[in-house]
Amino acid sequence: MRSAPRPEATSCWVPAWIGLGSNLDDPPRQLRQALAALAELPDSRLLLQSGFYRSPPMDGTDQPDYVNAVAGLLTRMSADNLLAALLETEVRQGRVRGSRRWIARTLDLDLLTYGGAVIEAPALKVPHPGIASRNFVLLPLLATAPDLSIPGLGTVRRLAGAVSATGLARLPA
Ligand code: A4P
Ligand code: MG
Repeated sequence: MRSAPRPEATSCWVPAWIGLGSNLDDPPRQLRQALAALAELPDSRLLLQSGFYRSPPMDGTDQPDYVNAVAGLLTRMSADNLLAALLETEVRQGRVRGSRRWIARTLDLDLLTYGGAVIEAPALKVPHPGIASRNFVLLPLLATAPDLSIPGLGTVRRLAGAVSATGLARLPA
């Protein structure tokens, strides 16, 4: 039985894609735990998940490699409530936010897309602003949902064709 209050639900089911990343405290375990949490979200169904991919930190700083994956949901949660649930899941898994961006973390959950929505608020930008340039997002998406259309940007297949796979390694299942 769930103890969390039931968030406001929308009247229709919206496909939403989540990017998962971790580079602290056993990243594959963090991602498995996060996928289990996504499967338990209220008013939502976890339908698809990619394999796990290792990649070096984007900015080349001295921190451990990341493990990344993507997951596809159908949800009746609003975009704001879904983001709030993702941030809560990060905190439950020991995420500590510092004053700097892009520091090492146990878990990062980014809302990549929320249906066809384009949202430009500071607290929520959808599609996620990094989506078109990140091989650790596009190549897991390519393996999972190649025909997904990213609002304003084109299909995953087209976007993935424009990024290099250098540095990205699929981990054994
Ligand atoms: N926010 C706005 N839009 C969104 C969205 N679509 N999804 C706001 C999630 N959050 C969104 O995020 C800061 C605030 O962004 C949130 O409170 C939310 O309201 P954060 O997670 O605290 O900060 P951050 O993650 O350090 O910064 P940012 O800009 O979100 O970074 P990214 O894009 O998450 O990238 N290298 C590899 N190889 N793999 C990675 O996964 N990840 C990052 C972080 C850096 N380098 C990486 C990877
Ligand atoms: Mg983030």
